[in-house]
Amino acid sequence: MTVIGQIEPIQARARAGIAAVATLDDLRDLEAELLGRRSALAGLKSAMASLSPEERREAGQALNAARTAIAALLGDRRAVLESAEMQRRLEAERLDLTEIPAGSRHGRAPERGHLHVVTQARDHLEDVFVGMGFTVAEGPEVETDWYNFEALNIPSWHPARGMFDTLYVELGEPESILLRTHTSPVQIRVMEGGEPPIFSIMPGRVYRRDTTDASHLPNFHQIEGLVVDRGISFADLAGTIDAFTEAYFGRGIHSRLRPSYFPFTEPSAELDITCVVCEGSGCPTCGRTGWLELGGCGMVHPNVFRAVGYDPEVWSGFAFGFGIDRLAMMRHNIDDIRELVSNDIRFLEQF
Ligand code: FA5
Repeated sequence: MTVIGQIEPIQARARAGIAAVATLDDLRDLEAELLGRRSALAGLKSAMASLSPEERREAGQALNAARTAIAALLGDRRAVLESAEMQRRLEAERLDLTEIPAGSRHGRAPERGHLHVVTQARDHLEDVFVGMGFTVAEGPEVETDWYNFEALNIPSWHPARGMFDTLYVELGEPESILLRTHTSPVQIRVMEGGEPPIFSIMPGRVYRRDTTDASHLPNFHQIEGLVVDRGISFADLAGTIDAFTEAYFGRGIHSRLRPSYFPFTEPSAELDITCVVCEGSGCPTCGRTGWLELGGCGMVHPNVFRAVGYDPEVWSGFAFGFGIDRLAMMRHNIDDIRELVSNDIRFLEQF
């Protein structure tokens, strides 16, 4: 049979096959079978090599037309199956807000909601630190460049600005008002508001132009800690973090302090905790390192004290800033931070 003669039976078989397919998975397989490299149409294309130029052009056009027709049929069938699938899911996930249980005169008492898992984590963290003698302070989410950067020893030319992908508010001088990229500006506000000794924590919402993935959101929460007094040392910092880790996670959880850099602390360190999702073996949540970074810490830089008029020869202190969403993930073994903002009641009900 000629190449052209073979096209119509192939098309007829394709039509029947497509009409009979009942699931999207089967349709995907059939598509490969009909249009893939091993398909009957592809076989015919190879057979064209032996034709005369005139016949080849004619057969080529017929083959293309057949391909286009089959692709269109596949597309139509996919639309039908997708809409059936959506209908099925809507039915399965339907919430009947009018349902009244049989035999009840008053209907069902409305179910009470509860605090979001991140709010619960924030409350728990506050309880742990208040138990250790800290007070709680808050600051604005829309900040000035001075509080978010300058006073924290990050002048405009400082390369460390690159650590924080900042969202600016169109107000006043360009790039002078911003959505705070961390809770550290509240340190400045607390120090401006009083004299040491200071034992404060500052929880709140922060914003960054970060790309969303399993452990990053553009809008997340941090808890800042600040201790300023006479004779505060790195040992006090390490001891406080140790006491906190045990109080929050319980005994047996491993944490490590890794040398790091922040312009507002010197020396600086990063606090990591064993990834509870993979228990240290490496997974997408921890970027396959086995550790999840919870936050940074260090001894308050003398320039930060100078910015608020404290004498660095008299006072010393430490600060830390942890991601609350990450802490909640670790406590509850949540492997994807995006779940926290998915608003799926079936997820939220678990906590
Ligand atoms: C800071 O923001 C410093 N201000 C922390 C600090 C305070 C250091 C005081 C020293 C003294 P960093 O950019 O590493 O540091 O963020 C701190 C923590 O916030 C991270 O360890 C992580 O737990 C969390 N975090 C950062 N980016 C995101 C994000 N996009 N989504 C969720 N959590 C995040």
